[in-house]
Amino acid sequence: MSLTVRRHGAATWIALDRPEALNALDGPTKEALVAALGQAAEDPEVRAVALTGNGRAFCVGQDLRELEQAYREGRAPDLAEALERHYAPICRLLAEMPKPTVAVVNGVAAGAGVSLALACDLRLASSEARWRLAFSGIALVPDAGSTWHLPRLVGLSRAMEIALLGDWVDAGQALQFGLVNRVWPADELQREAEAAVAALAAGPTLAFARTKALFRDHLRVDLATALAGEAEAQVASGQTKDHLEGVTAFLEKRPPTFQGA
Ligand code: T3D
Repeated sequence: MSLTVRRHGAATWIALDRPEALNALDGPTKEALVAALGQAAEDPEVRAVALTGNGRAFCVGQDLRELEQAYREGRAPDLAEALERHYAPICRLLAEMPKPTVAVVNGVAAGAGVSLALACDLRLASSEARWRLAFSGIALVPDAGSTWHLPRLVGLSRAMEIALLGDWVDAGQALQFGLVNRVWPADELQREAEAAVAALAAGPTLAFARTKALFRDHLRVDLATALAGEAEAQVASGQTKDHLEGVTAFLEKRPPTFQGA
């Protein structure tokens, strides 16, 4: 199995597990990732999802060795098939599933590995992690959602710099650019990330789901449409058990216990 899936309370942790290939994404890994993310998205007991890598890498993108024979024979591989069958569903599941998704970036991220991290709602990273979009190194365009996510996260100018100049981005730059949310020393990352993911999994899941959808949908609409969308989502949120619990807990001066309902 090229990835491991474990439950940690109400959170699912998915770890890419090909450390010898720096967690490069071969066919079976992408297939397993689509399945694991789909299950986590559908399971009402799962209220947050973390994606990480085993070993010294987070993920170095497409497994280029898998395509070696085609390249050696001078044939162009069918990139459309891989994008439609694997990368697009993985990107959409991470970005759009109705619960928080977190990339726990333990080490090097390159190519589509960067794209996966960008598709998550949050990026928590090791101070040892370094990032490179890498697509230009093999004369491809950034894919797996990175042309959509990267400029929105870091702005057009930085996105151009990261994609065209292609330098490595270290942890300090990643923080400064807004590429990552938080950075910890490598030996603290797992503990801190588990605490953060557990807090998300104990949060108001339905409100989180609506927040994700609103932020993404409202990137493309005018203010009047955004205000209408907020009102509709707020009416629905106001009818949840978690809203009642949140207000009750406030009035009783205690922390809320959300059920994700
Ligand atoms: O299908 C499509 O749609 C195409 C889509 C492409 C999307 C993409 O993701 S394009 C970008 C692909 N990724 C890269 O270009 C990164 C390639 N890797 C590297 O440049 C280097 O490995 C790193 C700079 C990331 C790390 O360097 P270093 O020196 O720390 O490690 P290393 O020795 O290069 O790699 C360790 C092993 O991982 C090595 O295996 P070996 O020789 O010991 O058996 C290496 O071949 C393997 N590895 C690293 N990257 C990949 C890989 N194997 C397959 N595919 C890789 N992408």
